[in-house]
Amino acid sequence: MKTFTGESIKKLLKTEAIGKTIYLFEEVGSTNDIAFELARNGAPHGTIVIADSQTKGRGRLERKWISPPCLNLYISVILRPTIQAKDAPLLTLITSIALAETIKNHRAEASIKWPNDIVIDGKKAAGVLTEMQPRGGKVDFVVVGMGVNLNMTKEIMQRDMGEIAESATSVRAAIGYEVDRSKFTAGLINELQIWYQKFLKDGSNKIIREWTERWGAINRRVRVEFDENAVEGIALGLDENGYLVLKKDDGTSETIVAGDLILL
Ligand code: BT5
Repeated sequence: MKTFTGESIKKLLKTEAIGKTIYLFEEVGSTNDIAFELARNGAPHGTIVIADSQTKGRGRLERKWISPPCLNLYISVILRPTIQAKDAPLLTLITSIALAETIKNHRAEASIKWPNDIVIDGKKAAGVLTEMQPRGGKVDFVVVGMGVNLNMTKEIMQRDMGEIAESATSVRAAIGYEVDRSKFTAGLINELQIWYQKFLKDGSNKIIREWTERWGAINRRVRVEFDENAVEGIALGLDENGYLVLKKDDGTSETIVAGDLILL
């Protein structure tokens, strides 16, 4: 396993602010919690927290993110965009695009599963957890957390993940060889910078178009589960806020802010 240090990542960065400061820990509870605390105490835009392992890695709704040591990437980035708080979910979209592009650059076919999963061959390889601190109607800061399964083999997944192993994969499992974590991480940060700049320059419509091109469910029949409810229909796309628009069987459409999407 190659060394994984802030310096080994930094020397491959082409960014200005993002990744200028990298905190790399051996083990933390959750990188999002550390980054949130740093941001609250004034850490600048672009500050990054990475951990080799997490004991309390989180998904949405306090779900667990399985985070064993020495294998994967657990990273949180502090962003301070001058945007309305209602536009913060768009940062999940740009992060998903950056992840999909980085995985593709490693020769695996990645697609995006609304709202925050990256899948390879229909199995989850990465997830995004975006958490925001608002100030008035605007964003004070956003912490974008990414968990990416890089070097877990099928055997390790079966050993460490229980029944989740069936629906999970890793970049290594897809390409058949070990991924250099420093290179992957630097590539991801570089992509994040590109898509973040595009978002600030070109606005949400362009980002939603780009996201949709990488989406695995467009015009597919899906079920979306949220808050003990479920809706079925054809996935039409995203509205200008990044919310999912479904066409139901009765011909009406429904807009869903967040949930779990299942391809039927
Ligand atoms: C996510 O949540 O997919 C967002 C995961 C974000 C994790 C990163 S790691 C760095 C940063 N620090 C944190 O504490 N979190 C972020 P969600 O859509 O709610 O999916 C969670 C579900 O994914 C779980 O309930 C499991 O079913 C599944 N899962 C858990 N660990 C997994 C893994 N390593 N690979 C694939 N699937 C996993």
